[in-house]
Amino acid sequence: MSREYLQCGRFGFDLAKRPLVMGILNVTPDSFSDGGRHHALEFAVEGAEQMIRDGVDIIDIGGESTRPGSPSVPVEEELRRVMPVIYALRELGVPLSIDTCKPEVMREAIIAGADMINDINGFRAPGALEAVRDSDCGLCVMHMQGTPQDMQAQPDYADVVGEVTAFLRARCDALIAEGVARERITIDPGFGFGKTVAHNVALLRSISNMQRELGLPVLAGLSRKSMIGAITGRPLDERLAGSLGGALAAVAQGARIVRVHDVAETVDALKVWQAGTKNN
Ligand code: 7PJ
Repeated sequence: MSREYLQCGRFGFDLAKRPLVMGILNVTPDSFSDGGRHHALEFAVEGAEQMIRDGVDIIDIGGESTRPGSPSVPVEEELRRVMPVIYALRELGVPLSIDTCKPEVMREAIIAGADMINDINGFRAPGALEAVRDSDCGLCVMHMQGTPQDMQAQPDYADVVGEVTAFLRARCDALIAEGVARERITIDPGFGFGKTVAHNVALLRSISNMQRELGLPVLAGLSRKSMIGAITGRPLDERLAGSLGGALAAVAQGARIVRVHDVAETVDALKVWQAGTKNN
């Protein structure tokens, strides 16, 4: 099997070996059991340590809720949420990804030791390209139509796969024009970000083509999303099995990284999937 390298800050991955699991660590106040900041750091560290025991490859730290309709968070507040978590987790031996659209947060996170920047906005904010250019952190370039506030109002495409592919190509070209090495970049069609269920299904089926056309690894985030709910008829807290099915569908299409809430279960599912498909 050929080597397919992803540079991820202090870490490097051979993506040809097996699909990677990115675990979601939300550090928004609504994700703490006491609804506030008091135990935030403790929860984050416990959550991260559990993910590591469960076999996570990358931890994705998010301080801005991007669920449809969520308000945007001021930069100072996002920094207050995310920075202590980076400092607390950076010596655990696992790459830290920061889920942010804000160039100020990207810069501070990289200085503090973040290994990857995951931008649902595809590095479109003024200053975002410059914020990540001169580092060796991994990058996830995601497609979104609209903003988290309005994206699910009326998703509209003439050709969803063509448009998402063209967008991702343009954003990757912009990064590469700034001097960013290709081996730092992953692409993500952005399931649920300004898409109907039909759009999401079309994109899921196109992962393999998209990856081949752009020559860059795909990261797929389907975990617990409304698409899983629509297909299974299940509420948010009953979407584990559907999400595992989504992760397997994505890797069967060639996705190199899956972004998930349920790390232990996904790692197990992928181990078995891998045992049954590996041809080396
Ligand atoms: C995604 C994300 C995704 C990437 C969120 C949720 C909403 N980043 N951040 N891809 N989704 N790269 O987890 O339901 O699909 S937040």
